[in-house]
Amino acid sequence: MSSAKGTVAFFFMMAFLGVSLGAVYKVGDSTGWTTLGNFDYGKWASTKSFHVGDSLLFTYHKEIHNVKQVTHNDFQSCNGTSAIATYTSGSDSITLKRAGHYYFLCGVPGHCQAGQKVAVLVTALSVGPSASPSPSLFGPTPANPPSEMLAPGPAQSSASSLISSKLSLALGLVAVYFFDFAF
Ligand SMILES: *[C@@H]1O[C@H](CO)[C@@H](O)[C@H](O)[C@H]1NC(C)=O
Ligand SMILES: [Cu+2]
Repeated sequence: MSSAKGTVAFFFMMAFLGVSLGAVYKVGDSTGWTTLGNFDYGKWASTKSFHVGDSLLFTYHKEIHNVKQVTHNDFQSCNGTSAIATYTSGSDSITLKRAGHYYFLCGVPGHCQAGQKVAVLVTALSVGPSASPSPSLFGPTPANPPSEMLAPGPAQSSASSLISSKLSLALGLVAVYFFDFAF
């Protein structure tokens, strides 16, 4: 009885996994989100290609900095007073849920002017055969053992990516669990 059910549950789980296997980009890499060292966030962003489902991780001292998502105009003028969203945890993970431009700056006076601002262009995931969103899951090796699914994707091997993969695996398993209950 459980074959069809198991198949559907499996796809539920894959859907959960697929959603959060996007790459995690730590803004500023090891420098983080700061005014120190005149880090060039524009250059940093220009070396990446951001896709829907990826996320930005801002890490900073929360007593000293913050993250504000703003409009293009406010980005240009370093005006954080009418931010679209404000983050203050010191370790903010922001999922890029739609394609388009995103603009972030630090709202502490003077920091944006000093260069603590970053714009990213997010593109939709291509569905072409050469640009599968997660080759390790949907690539030409469908017979992967389940343990393969816990391995970090090739594009991203940071701890946070691994954690989010594990978290979504857990969510997927919860979904399977409830699915089992419901039927
Ligand atoms: C910043 O934006 C707010 C709201 O749009 C506006 O009222 C304010 O005058 C702006 N401040 C500066 C310095 O441009
Ligand atoms: Cu700052």
